[in-house]
Amino acid sequence: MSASRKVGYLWDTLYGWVDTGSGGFTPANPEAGLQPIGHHVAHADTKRRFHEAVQVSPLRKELTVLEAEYATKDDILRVHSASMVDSIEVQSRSDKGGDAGDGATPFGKGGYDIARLAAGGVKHAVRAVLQGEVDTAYALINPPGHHAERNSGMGFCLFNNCSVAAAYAREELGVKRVAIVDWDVHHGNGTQDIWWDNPDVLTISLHQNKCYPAESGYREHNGGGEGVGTALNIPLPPGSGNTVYESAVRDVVVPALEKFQPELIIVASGFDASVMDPLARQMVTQKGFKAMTQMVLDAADNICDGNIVFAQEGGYSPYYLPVCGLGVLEVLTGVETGFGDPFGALFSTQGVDDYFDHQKHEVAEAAKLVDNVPAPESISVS
Ligand code: 3YP
Ligand code: ZN
Repeated sequence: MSASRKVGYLWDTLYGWVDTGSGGFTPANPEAGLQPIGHHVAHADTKRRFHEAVQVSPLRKELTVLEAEYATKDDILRVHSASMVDSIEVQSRSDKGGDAGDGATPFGKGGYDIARLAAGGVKHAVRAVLQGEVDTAYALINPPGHHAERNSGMGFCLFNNCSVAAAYAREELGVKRVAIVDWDVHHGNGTQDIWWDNPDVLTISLHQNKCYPAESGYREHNGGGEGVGTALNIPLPPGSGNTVYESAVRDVVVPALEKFQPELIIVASGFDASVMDPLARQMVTQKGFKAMTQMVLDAADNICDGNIVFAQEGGYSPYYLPVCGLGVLEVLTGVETGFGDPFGALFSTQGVDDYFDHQKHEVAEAAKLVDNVPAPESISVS
């Protein structure tokens, strides 16, 4: 077997050294009965296990290894305020690290540098794809980024990695129109915030309705100013599985991309919509992630010469995240690992492919938003 396209793959040992502390979620606190625990819910081991699964799979020799690189402070400042970046940089010098803004985004000493390494990983992946070094790429980065807004980190995210890479592509690589497709189960509020009124960056978020953050990701939130129609939210009911997600991609995401005609697509690839994830209540299995990957890959082939880059976001099942991740890489390379989905038989009888009327309704409502997405012509004529 040999890969049908040249797929870049990027991981760095330091991504596995992200220190989320010894609290389970917020810092341990005896007065509140919050016990310390070996694994914070966002412990880096979950993503390291994905990397190690890749290394023992036949994909190892099919992938083109890309080196992580540090995003510069100026790269970060394209999408974040100086006060926010400075706050993280200063706290990062402390032996005990700090928090990126909301009390639930802990980082250890040097966390600023690892966060720059994550953003720089996506930067490199984007450059490698746009310059033809590889056909497509998966940047298995950590910490994640999509909750980080212009002025604050939150929800385990320090810097908005996908946005740093999108801004880099726009300002240094001659690309104007970028689409960011976010299938992490939580709302990509930070990405939406950064590009809210920008008509040249389309942000699409599929997420569990009313999951996280609070009061965020409603369909009615559709972009502002010059960017009306370029923030697209697809909230899905709890309990949504493969068919719901596949339908949302087929009926909303792909038509929106076809209308917007981006030159580059970045996928914010979280695996926390999976049936085993502890931080959400969706039911996507490896099969659903593979189907979504095939659909956005085909869209990229049709729209922008296959210029699509995947960047890791959330995902908290150490058991199942590696399985979902391998599925995405199988589709990108066109090579099967031979591992299949070890949990597939168990979940296949639990309703993971159901598509109920209330779910169809939400997808149909979201599909109406495609009308608001600006086509290139409508932007150039003002
Ligand atoms: C951050 C705090 C509560 C929920 C959690 C979500 C992190 C995540 O995976 N975001 O995409
Ligand atoms: Zn998430």
